[in-house]
Amino acid sequence: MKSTRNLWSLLTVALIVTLVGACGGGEEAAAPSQEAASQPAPAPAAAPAGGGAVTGVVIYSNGDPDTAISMDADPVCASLHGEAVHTEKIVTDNTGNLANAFVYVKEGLTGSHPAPSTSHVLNQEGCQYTPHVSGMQVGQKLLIKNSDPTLHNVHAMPTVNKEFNKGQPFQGMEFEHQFDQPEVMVKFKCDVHPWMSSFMAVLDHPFFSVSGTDGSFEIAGLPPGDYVIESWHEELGTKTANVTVTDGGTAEVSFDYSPAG
Ligand SMILES: [Cu+2]
Repeated sequence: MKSTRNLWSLLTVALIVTLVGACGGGEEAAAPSQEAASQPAPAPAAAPAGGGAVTGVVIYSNGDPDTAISMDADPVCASLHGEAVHTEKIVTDNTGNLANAFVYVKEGLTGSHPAPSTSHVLNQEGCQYTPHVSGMQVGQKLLIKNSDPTLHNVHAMPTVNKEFNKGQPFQGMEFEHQFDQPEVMVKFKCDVHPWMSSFMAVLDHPFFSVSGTDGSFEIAGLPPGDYVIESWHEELGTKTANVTVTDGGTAEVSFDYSPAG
């Protein structure tokens, strides 16, 4: 068995070297803003019932468009897409609502908030990470999957938690990981495909949301109190707002990243 494992390790390294050598630049000239069907932000699975909520919209009007990706360096990746693919760094709809902003309670929470028993899933699909931006809790299981018929190399680059770097040469491979410290953000990249990236927040509570393609977010089940809410975006940075949440109430806050006109 040991010699078989060693053989696979050697094959994996050989594949990485070959594919990295074949990969050229990942990004090309700017392309029109990526548009997708309007979808509200999914509610965090672990949000408790009761309490109050914070809702709002993240906006980026008249800003830079997203950038197209060339997957020609890996013909398997290129064959998985019939249409142009973009970085997912700037995803807006026609009215300037911004997706992929991570919105969370930064300050004001008390008590402990146990991690959910469900796994958080990071998938490699179409030679992109799904989701592109997400959150999970300290101690929660993270399940990383390769759904592609090609080699990926998952490289997590935290600064507080432990770094890891693991090849997944075959379709259907999975492995599990747990982060043990809160950290906003952990960047993931693929050492084979330079265009692949994902950002994952690790929190010690479940009060977070990622803006949907309509820019909306919702953080539900918050105990009444005063909070600092932060919006984090990989290209546009962070913005914070102070909110007061009442029992059964909904505090509204928007984050506007639009360039000054
Ligand atoms: Cu990859």
